[in-house]
Amino acid sequence: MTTWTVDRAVTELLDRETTRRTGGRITDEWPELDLATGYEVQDAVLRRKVEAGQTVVGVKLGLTSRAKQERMGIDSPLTAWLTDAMVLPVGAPVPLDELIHPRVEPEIVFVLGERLRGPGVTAATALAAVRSVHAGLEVIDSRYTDFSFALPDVVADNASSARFVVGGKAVPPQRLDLALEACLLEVGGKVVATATGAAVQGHPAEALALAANALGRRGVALEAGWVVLTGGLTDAVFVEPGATVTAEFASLGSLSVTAR
Ligand code: 0L1
Ligand code: MG
Repeated sequence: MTTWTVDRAVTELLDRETTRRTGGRITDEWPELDLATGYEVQDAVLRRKVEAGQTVVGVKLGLTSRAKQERMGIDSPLTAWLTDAMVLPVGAPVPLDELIHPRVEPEIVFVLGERLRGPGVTAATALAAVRSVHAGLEVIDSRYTDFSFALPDVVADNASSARFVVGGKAVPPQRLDLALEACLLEVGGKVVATATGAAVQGHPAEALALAANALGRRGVALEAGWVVLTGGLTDAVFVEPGATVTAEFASLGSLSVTAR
């Protein structure tokens, strides 16, 4: 059997993504894939995408809410990259023919007005760097069968990233109490889950600080203009062809995607 290396994991994950197939957990065959190596794989996958012409537009956090952690059986948040190829414009359909088994989850999204570099970033300093807050929907799509993974696997797989939509309503952070910002997740007009912003690490700005500090330890800053997805507020829902998923926020507005 061929031994696993960072390079082999990168090639395998990219191949699963482009050929739209899933496979087993890499940690089952390569128990030495620890968290630090998972991030090495994640960064190397990003480098291949950038070499292929994609641009980094921000970062995402994953597994920041209890609902997501319980569903995935992992109690540790993680960070991953967002590129321009993942942007789904408002109103565009979820492209089912490009994805494997997508799910959709509601997110509170920040757009940064200033550079943020950890360590030492607090929720208050993080929020001070935010230009605007938006409703968001993330389309996740795991390269692991049945979304079954250990933490290093999902880190290597860029936190199941696929597509994301950012709502057009831009609200200055000072105008909101983000811990109390309520969200209804609806499928076909029926409410299937609810949460407030406090579901995300107690306050979404805590998630932003977490990302800035975690990336700072790896020598990376969050740049002005970057988009930050703070993590699914609720469990994600599968998207059947024709189904519309809506995130209805109290102050950030309403955002929908339909699968085609
Ligand atoms: O597949 C997953 O659920 C892992 C990524 C988590 C995304 C999120 O919590 O926002
Ligand atoms: Mg997410």
